[in-house]
Amino acid sequence: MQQQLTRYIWHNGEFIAWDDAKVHVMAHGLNYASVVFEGIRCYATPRGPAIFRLREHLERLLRSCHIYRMEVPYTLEDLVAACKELVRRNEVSECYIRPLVFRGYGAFGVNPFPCPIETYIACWVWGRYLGEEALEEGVDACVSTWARIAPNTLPALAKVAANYMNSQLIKMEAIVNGFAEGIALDIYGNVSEGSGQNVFLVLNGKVLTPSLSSSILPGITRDTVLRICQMLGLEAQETTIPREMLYIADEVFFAGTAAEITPVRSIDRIRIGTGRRGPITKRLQEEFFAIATGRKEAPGDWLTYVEE
Ligand code: PPE
Repeated sequence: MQQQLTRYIWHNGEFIAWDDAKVHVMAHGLNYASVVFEGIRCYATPRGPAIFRLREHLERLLRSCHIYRMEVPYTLEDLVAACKELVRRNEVSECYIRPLVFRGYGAFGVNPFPCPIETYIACWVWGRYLGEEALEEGVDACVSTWARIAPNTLPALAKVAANYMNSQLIKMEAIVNGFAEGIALDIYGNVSEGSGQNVFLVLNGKVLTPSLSSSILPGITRDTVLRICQMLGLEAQETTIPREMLYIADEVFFAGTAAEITPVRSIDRIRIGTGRRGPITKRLQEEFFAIATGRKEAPGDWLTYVEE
């Protein structure tokens, strides 16, 4: 995957060099996964770099922290300004932004309260998440033998590092078996999400995606897709989706910040639809990229221009 580092990282209100962004090995977050994070894309537009749905991502960051009783000493607007300044200073026209909030170094043991809260924001240039051809050709996926995290164990609505151990099991199993990505079911056997993306399917002209009660991350790309469906007059529904509906769907696609909108051409070696990117997936991709790159007007404050 194409990637390119940048010069500066934002740390607790200051800009530091990329190589200086280090933590102690005994930091609480490293020992006990007390790390909340976000992933945000900034796209090149005719008016310069624009960060896509920045406020929604930072709101989710602060909400993830709230669930875990982490007091972030910055407001939403502080973090908005920090992200904009970070992109400006790093002089990139497009990038992926990774805010991180974690319990730092200070005390030993599970009790997180004595450890200081550390806030970092990094960015780098990141290419296509599931491969260069994925957006057009689609990817081969499998249903994972690992279920997504169960309710009342780890909260799925929070984007925290701990949840990504489950994601890693899903992803590694998929890769070693020759698939690009795995789709996890929830503990009841209904479709949940990919290791790092939400899942959509198209059946009889209707766009369907698992509801928030299927242990999914409330994806901002997922919300964007649902909003675009509304704008295009496509019928869309959040619902419970049995596993086998994936196989009989006319189209399946992944939606996430890193993965953007990636078609799925097969699942468990069963061809999906025609085995190629479907027409509705293509239409949604076109609309999504036109909006994200400022070629088509975005609703409300979806684009935060870095140079304003
Ligand atoms: N589910 C999971 C488990 C997930 O990690 C993501 C994002 C989504 C759904 C989609 O959410 P959103 O980005 O708000 O549309 N995964 C991020 C991290 C990927 C990584 O490898 O790291 C991302 O896409 O940025």
